Amino acid sequence: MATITFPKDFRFGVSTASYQIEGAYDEDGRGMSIWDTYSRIPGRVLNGDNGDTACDSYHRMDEDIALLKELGVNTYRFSIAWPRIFPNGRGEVNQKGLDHYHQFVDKLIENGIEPLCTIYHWDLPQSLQDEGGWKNRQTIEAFVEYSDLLFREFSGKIKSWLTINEPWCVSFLGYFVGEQAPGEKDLQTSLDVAHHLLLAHGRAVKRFKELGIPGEIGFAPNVTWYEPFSNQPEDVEACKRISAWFMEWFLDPVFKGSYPQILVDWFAKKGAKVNIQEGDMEIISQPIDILGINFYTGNVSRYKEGNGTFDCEHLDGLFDKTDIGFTIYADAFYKVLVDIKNKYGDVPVYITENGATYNQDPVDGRVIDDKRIKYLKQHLTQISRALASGVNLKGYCVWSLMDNYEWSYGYSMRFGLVHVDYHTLKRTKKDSYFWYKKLNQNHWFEL
Ligand code: JSK
Repeated sequence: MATITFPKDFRFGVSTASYQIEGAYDEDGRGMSIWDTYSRIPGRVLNGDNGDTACDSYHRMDEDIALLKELGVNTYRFSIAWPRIFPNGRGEVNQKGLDHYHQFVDKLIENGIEPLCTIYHWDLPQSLQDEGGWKNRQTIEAFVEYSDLLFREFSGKIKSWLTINEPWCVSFLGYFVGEQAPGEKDLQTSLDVAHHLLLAHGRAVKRFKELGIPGEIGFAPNVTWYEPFSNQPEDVEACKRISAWFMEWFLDPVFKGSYPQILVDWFAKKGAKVNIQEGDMEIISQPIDILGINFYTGNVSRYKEGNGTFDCEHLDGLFDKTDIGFTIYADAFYKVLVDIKNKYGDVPVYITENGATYNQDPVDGRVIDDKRIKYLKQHLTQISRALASGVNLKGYCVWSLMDNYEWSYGYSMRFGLVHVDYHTLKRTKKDSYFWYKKLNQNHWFEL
């Protein structure tokens, strides 16, 4: 039996996001977000589920903090709901929204848990969407106004910040694949949105530095590892394209100040291009202090003419899958982290999301989620390997503390260490919760 050990100062945490857990969608002056709107469009979300109540975490602060405290995590990654702070996206501030997060952050700190705050985790105020949302460059100004307020309000309390969660999902799932709010399907629009998100990120980082806020700031892209099935050039190229779509499209601009040429050329053949204005790339490539990485899956893929946008097919039958259908390829976690280090250097990395969907309900008050424990063990083993290879890893957060609203899958997909009964809102600690608690106590686990 092998023992996997982590450095004493390695941070362990769990992650959530506002719309996915809070509920209380019309309370204390909260404005509407694009997910309130999108989830009400028939056919967009499985079973017509929405986040009106979610896990009711807005009302269950003490209960949720007790779960974190017993779990023994020293880090909690959560997001602030923009429409609670600016119900109309900009302008008038909603003091009750600010008060809520002050109370929450104060309690985290009292309990010895460091807040790691995501500024934008997909709940754009609907009034900004009415003006074009992320298609409109003016939304960048609103995002800077919102970020600026948070920085000044929470200066000294929140020391770790992430500007934008998974810009790939926001731009490409939201505006090209059309599986996430606002559900449009246009390649050119998705490239415009991706560019505006990157600009919003860069502008917020710049403001953070100008204000001299103590702490660290970065963003949290989702990365997926695509490995060529053979070393034939067309397989290698197909994988380069699909990897560049998920990874380099966001990481190259931030770290190198340019978009990956292989995709710029590919998109040009499809009639789409990035609309870059003078000075944009300089803003986007502001130095960042931390990089958040969300990792779930990888694949072996090969060239297939006409398949999807990138002439690429995934041999996902080679892998086991979690209940959401993501392939399980733990070695890819190590590979992608080493790849990021080689391409972008030694920026401190937090794993801001990693976890597995297994949809089990309690039986006699217990959830025996061995498969989730196995997934976490496999992936944490790769984290330990990456640490040994010199990847500058600072911490790891499991997605998620508890089962929650999984976007277009509604409540059907359960990622939590804690089970939530959506009728009674009762929380039940799963076996994986107790396993992770032990890891937090020991900083090692037995494989
Ligand atoms: C989980 C990625 C943020 C947090 C969690 C979903 C995801 C995803 C979900 C890609 C994806 C779907 C599907 C279709 C078509 C490709 C959340 N992360 N989570 N992380 N990633 N088509 N190609 N041509 O809930 O809120 O793609 O992809």
